[in-house]
Amino acid sequence: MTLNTQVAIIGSGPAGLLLSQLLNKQGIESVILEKHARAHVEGRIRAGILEQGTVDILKEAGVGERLHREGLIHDGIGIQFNGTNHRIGFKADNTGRTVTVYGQTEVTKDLMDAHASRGQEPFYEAEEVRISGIEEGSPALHCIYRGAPLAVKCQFVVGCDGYHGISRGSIPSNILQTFERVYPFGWLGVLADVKPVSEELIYNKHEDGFALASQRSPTRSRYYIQCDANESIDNWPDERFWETLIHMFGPEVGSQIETGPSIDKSIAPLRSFVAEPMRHKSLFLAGDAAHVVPPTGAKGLNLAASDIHYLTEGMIDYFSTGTTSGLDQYSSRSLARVWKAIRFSWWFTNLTHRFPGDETHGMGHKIQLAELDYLVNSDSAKASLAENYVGLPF
Ligand code: RFL
Ligand code: PHB
Repeated sequence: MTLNTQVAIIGSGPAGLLLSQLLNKQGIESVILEKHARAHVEGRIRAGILEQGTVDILKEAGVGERLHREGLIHDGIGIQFNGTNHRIGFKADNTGRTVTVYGQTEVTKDLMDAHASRGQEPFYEAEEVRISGIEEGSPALHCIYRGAPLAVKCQFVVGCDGYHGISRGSIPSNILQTFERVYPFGWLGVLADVKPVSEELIYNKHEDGFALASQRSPTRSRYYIQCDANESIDNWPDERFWETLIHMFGPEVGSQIETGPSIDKSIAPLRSFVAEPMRHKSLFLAGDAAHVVPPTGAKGLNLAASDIHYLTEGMIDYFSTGTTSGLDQYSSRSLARVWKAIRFSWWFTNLTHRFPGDETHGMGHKIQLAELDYLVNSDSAKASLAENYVGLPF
């Protein structure tokens, strides 16, 4: 079977779904090819924090209703070190912006429901997706769908297929430049139906490493602890996780942590990665396909949303007036914002994690403590953290 569309999208994560939804609002047709089944994509427990700008885009996409009803607005975070928690309010930034706690699974579900309700579901379980015709000016996607070949001819291809996707590989190697830092640790995350220990998130630096208290709702907690890069989940039964978490949060906060059976447990590696440029001819990259940040700054999903904002603007201009300037500027506009989030996430990771080779109470630890002490006592340092955490404007 051969389909014709204006924009062919690879991947139905937040980036691909949001793009297709926003284009549809403007009467621009798109088709999404997704490797996995809907339930698999929906079931991935990942991000939890939405910047104000991301919330605004989701509203613009027509999926703001449940988010507005169920999302929890936060206007500060805790930074804990030496066993004491210090609040940094986002008012320090003077913009009045906040963040919203609303899981990526919920964002994905809302977008998938919106697609389904207009009868335009992604082609789930599309196998062997590949791109053709980028160099020749005849872009198309190809895959095997339900056992038969499917071709999608289009004007533009957008790779929203995440870090492990195939789209980046279609940019010639003499044009594509990549930058990567792999951190020598990961995050072990647990989701559990227990009351969050604190109303706001707490980022905690302990001499043994980093821990984070996050949440999804007033009755559902999400906790993370730093672990070895090649740690196996089998070594972490729930009891060991809770014990370690409580130890790292110390007597004041740790003693208040409610424990319970985990409903999800996973290990995520930490990396910073950028691919430049984010466009080659009629192929565009967006979201994790082009850049990855360590989760410390809660920026990954939000960067996917800002990419899609710039790309949608460019495409709307192009399809309504034939102007190409928005599309021509897509890569540089996105990358300018991406690099600032890369910088922020790298800084926040360095400030709060224990690096292999760091002695207990050694030089690295002491410098981190000095910077943390400076951060929570300096109005300008607090304002800078708040400004970056709530999200730089786009
Ligand atoms: P996704 O979500 O990876 O979606 C890509 C989709 O493409 C499909 N795909 C293919 N389809 C067809 N053919 C192929 N060859 C394909 N290859 C892949 C995949 O099946 C998938 O459905 O990328 P997208 O849309 O760019 O979204 C990016 C976000 O998912 C990611 O940045 C965030 O989850 C990162 N992240 C966080 N971001 C935040 O903004 N705030 C947070 O609090 C936050 N916490 C996190 C996070 C990521 C984490 N992990 C597990 C990496 C916490 C964690 C633990
Ligand atoms: C989460 O709730 O999953 C979460 C929150 C903040 C982060 C990273 C992950 O920085």
